[in-house]
Amino acid sequence: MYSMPRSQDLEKLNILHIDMDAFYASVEERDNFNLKGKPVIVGGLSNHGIVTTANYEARKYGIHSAMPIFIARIKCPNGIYIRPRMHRYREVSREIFNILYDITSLIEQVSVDEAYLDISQLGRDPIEVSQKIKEIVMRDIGLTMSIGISYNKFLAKLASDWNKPNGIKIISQDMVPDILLPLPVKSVHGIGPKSAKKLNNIGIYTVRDLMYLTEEFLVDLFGKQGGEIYYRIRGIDNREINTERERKSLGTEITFSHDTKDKEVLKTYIRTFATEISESLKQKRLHGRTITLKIKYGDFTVKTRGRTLMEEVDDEKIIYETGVSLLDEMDLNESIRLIGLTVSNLSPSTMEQLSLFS
Ligand code: TTP
Ligand code: MG
Repeated sequence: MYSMPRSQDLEKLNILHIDMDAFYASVEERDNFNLKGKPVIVGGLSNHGIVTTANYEARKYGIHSAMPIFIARIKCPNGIYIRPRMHRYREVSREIFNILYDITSLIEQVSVDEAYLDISQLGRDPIEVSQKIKEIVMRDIGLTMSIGISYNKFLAKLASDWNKPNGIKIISQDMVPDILLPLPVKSVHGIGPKSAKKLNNIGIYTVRDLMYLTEEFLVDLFGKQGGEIYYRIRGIDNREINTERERKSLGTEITFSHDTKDKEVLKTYIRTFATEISESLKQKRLHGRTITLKIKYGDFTVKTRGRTLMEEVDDEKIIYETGVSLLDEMDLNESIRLIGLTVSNLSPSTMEQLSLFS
């Protein structure tokens, strides 16, 4: 059932996935000794606020990220409720990454508290490296993390989640079937809640069920992502560590097979792009302020128009509407060969924007 990946060295458990434990709440505990051992909930404190994160003490009361704060208060009236201090979390995050960069420069920063490391150049035992990282971060910063070790990104991430908090977990090739087969489909990177529902509807609940589906079937169901899922559940993931530190923009464009002047067609593309970009921003927990529309005419001249908004956004409707109003400013008398939409000026989302109704 498991074919062997070709471009991965299965003997070498060289990929680490690092994820800080209850990151924002742990920073608050670290900065205020009085909070030690108490349930700490970080989130928007208004009526519409939601929980950004809760420490493990508070999780015992059933509190988790994205829960409305008023429900958290019912479940845990004695909790300590704190507004997020994004500036401080970013500062601590930088300190953590400075430590990681002392170990290797092959780092992909996924978010403020999460990274992949490729430690192949160190030539050391991955457990030893992991223990060292945990030790230094505890000594210099006073925070715990969980580390997953494997031969690819998908399995390393799965491993870091395995015994949180403060854990180290290895997934080697021989463990793959036992670990993966019983998992619910939503545990597979790339299968979000919507896709999980689609699978459940056709009677597929676990990775074991998923194994019966052919690559073609998965591609029909989920597009290109379906192909990746097919390989991932077989323990194969050839994604490289992407060391490009921070994304400067997110965007997408398309070249038409036939040039067009039809505004409705162009608007349809802007809508699709806005949806894609918005989903991607949300997934990466980013907001952007500048929206840029690019058009290439039949004679290959390129025109771009951008607008910087008053607020940072991740909302598809705002991105779409801004895109359309930029299109209104463009000359549509010439036929168009390519259209693209980009959101730039990116920054991490803040709590205010994470309210229940956003
Ligand atoms: P996570 O790593 O998902 O969560 P965590 O670090 O709080 O807890 P865990 O021990 O399970 O890793 O997210 C990192 C930080 O990102 C988290 O502290 C707060 C923030 N965050 C959001 O802003 N919105 C969210 O929906 C989630 C899940 C986290
Ligand atoms: Mg975390």
